[in-house]
Amino acid sequence: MTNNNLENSNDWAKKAYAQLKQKQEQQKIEQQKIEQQKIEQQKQEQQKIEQQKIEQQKIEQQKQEQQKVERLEIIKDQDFIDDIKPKLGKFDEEFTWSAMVLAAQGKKVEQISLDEIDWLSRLRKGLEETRKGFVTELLDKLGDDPLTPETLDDLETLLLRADAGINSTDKVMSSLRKKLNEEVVGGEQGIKFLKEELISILEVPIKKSNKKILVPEKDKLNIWLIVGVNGVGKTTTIGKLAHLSTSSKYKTLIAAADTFRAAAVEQLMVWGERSHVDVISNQTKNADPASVVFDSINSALKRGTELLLVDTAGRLQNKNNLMEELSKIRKIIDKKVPNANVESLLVLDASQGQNGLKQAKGFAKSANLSGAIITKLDGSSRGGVSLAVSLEVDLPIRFIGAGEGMRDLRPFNSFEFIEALLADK
Ligand SMILES: Nc1nc2c(ncn2[C@@H]2O[C@H](COP(=O)(O)OP(=O)(O)O)[C@@H](O)[C@H]2O)c(=O)[nH]1
Ligand SMILES: [Mg+2]
Repeated sequence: MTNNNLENSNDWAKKAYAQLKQKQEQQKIEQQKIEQQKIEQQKQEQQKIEQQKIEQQKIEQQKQEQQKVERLEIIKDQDFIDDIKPKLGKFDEEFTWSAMVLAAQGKKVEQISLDEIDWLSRLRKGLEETRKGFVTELLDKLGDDPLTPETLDDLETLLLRADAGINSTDKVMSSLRKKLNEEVVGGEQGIKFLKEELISILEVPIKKSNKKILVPEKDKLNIWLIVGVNGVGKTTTIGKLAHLSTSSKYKTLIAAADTFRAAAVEQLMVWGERSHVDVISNQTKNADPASVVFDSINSALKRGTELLLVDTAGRLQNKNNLMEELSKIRKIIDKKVPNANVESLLVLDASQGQNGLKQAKGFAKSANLSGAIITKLDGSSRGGVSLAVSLEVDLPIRFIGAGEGMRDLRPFNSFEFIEALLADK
């Protein structure tokens, strides 16, 4: 980036910061007003209520809180009250970087939200591990000098190490080599070209699907089956999706169709409670997952649900059973609500690297997949698997998760993703 551009971006970022700060101050004053009103109301109400009633309520409350605490213990290390509202950090590198990425996407100061800045900062932090092992070395090697065949070999190793996969790496490398044969490519220009190549790999399946981002269709039943092996983050992702969905005003329902793991339903209930979404389940041991889906569709139809999120098992007695169960679920959906919009989304744990690619190939055969969700991009040094999945399994990446909190999931944006992966500061 030239100096001039950098200064403009910094100016822009400062302006954005000042506006956000002002917004925040106004919100604070309003919040205080509301709180004063609340205190007044509470006083009046308290006077009205008889002593006996107060005591009864207390006992009820204690009971409920006890239950809540018990449930919350299932999901560890989470301060979800803290998690609900984004906070504005200092005017630091993270902030400047996030503002610059948004500006580069053509967003104006008044169009950005605190939430966007906050998410980009967290995504950048999340991908720090991948970046450390990849970009820092890459930048050292490229420097300001023109690219040489030797630096390209190093780049190849780095891409493979970030789990971009052989095919994606080959594709990018042959474009770069071709370019290098035609002209002298400077370091900065090389990075720009590399970013464009990587983005184009991620964009191929997205363009093919004709849906830039995956959103439920309003006033219609949308069913999203969430599949994947054990522990990749299916249940957590459903919790986050439920939050995203209700915040976007979709009528949402969750089906607890992982009946194989006893704790799975309980874990979903906690997430349901957090996002105020009902969970349809069958608590009897070894209940039939397909019948839970059947019941959930009935409820969804009765309630006018717009998005039904279906949690599924990651492991049954064996792999064949798992695939059979998934196709049974799919058949029930297709038979019962043939007009519903059905998505079958594979959850992959970024930290599992190339193993994720194997899983994707395995599920693609029998689970009729329409997209992928990459989780655990925080703390993983292998974010590159997204490229391999896009190129080799032809699956559009739909969401990415970078953390265990409710807000740590976002619709996938290839530009943001590659910028975060290759951020150079
Ligand atoms: N750090 C991190 N942990 C995650 C993320 N998503 C899920 N997890 C954790 O991964 C573990 C398994 O998640 P779970 O949703 O139960 O996986 P499932 O078996 O596929 O349903 C839990 O401890 C989650 O908190 C993520 O994006 N980042
Ligand atoms: Mg689960």
